Amino acid sequence: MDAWPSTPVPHLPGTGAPLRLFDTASGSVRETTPTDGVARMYVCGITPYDATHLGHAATYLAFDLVQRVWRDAGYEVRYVQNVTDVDDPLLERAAHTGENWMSLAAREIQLFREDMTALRVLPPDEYIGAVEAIPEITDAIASLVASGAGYPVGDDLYFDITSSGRFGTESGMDRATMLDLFAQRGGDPQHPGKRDPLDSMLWKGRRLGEPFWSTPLGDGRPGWHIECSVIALNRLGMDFDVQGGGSDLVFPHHEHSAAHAEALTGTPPFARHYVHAGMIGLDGEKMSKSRGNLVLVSKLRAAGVDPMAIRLALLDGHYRQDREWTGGRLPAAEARLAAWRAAAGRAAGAPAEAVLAAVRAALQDDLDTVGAIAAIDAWAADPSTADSEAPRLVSDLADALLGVAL
Ligand code: 5CA
Ligand code: ZN
Repeated sequence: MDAWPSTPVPHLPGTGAPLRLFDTASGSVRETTPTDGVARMYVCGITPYDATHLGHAATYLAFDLVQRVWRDAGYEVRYVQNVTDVDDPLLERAAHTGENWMSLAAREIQLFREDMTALRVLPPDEYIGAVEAIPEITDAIASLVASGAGYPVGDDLYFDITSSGRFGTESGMDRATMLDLFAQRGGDPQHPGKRDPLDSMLWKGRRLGEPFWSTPLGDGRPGWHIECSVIALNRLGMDFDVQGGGSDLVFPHHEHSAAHAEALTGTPPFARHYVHAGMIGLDGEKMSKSRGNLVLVSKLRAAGVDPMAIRLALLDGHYRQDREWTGGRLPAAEARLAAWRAAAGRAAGAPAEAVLAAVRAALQDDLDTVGAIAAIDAWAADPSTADSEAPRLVSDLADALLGVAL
């Protein structure tokens, strides 16, 4: 399906340093090492049953910065994102409101595109719905069954977690934690007939009243983890640079996606880095569609809030930190944006080469946006008018590296 329009990225003098990112699997900050000048990234997309909230926005902004820092370091970026456009929560919402599930998904996907465009998030090169990928997903499930990694339980097919030999390496969690999270996040540990309670559903046989596809596997629809696994694998290959999403996807989603691909190909790893953004909370709870405690990007936009202020407010905190959205964040970001715009609008400012170096150094160090913002704050507060080129350079670097248009 179509993604959303791109915004031009200004070219900056010199070249940025290699990007270092925290990798969940190794538990350490490691340099990303794209091969042959191309950095490859897959970021899990939305389940389109409600509008984009600030938690989603924060996560997509973190990976937008990954793309920007790679580009600044001279890499071409190949970025794939999915849309989970058929899944239980979407079908449940549609059934609840009496809306057709496809029109609900189409409307929310369109709103997400508009939010991403307004926030100046660079689009993926390929934006792939699960529905449009069903043939390739069913082929992969058939291979897993043929090799013994997939097996039937009634009309459904399950993945045997022992088949990749590497299950657990992505999250590094102990079994008790896995069992707990599996039950909380859409898994079915108690389902009778499975070889292991942590085995996940690859294929859900046709259920009364639910959409289904007639395939060589029978009538039904794919499980969630195999969708991302196959959409990524078929476009990026194995051993791609970054698999990304929010920290609620560490287990079971990214563990199973990696294990499926590793069982399919026998050539681990699925990704070199597994990168996870922290959760944005409201009133002490994770902001989530199912809880309904949402601050929506589209509502803020409709109220006349400058999307660049939303962007700055979300970047003023480290992407890996769980953080609260509080009432003061937006006014603070609006004030900062106004100060930056005033400084960038002057005929001259303090020399800015050191600002560029500081912003690059901060961002290449596991996306230290707080440090990057502090460097621009200091420049904007400096009354010096020694350099007539500086305001242009600061505008360009805020745009290219932080995505903030001044
Ligand atoms: N469609 C699946 C991924 S394949 C999914 O998780 N969709 S989602 O709509 O629930 O979430 C989209 C992205 O936003 C995911 O990366 C998720 O981890 C992230 N996310 C969801 N809630 C929050 C939150 N409160 N704070 C930060 N990120 C969040
Ligand atoms: Zn996913």
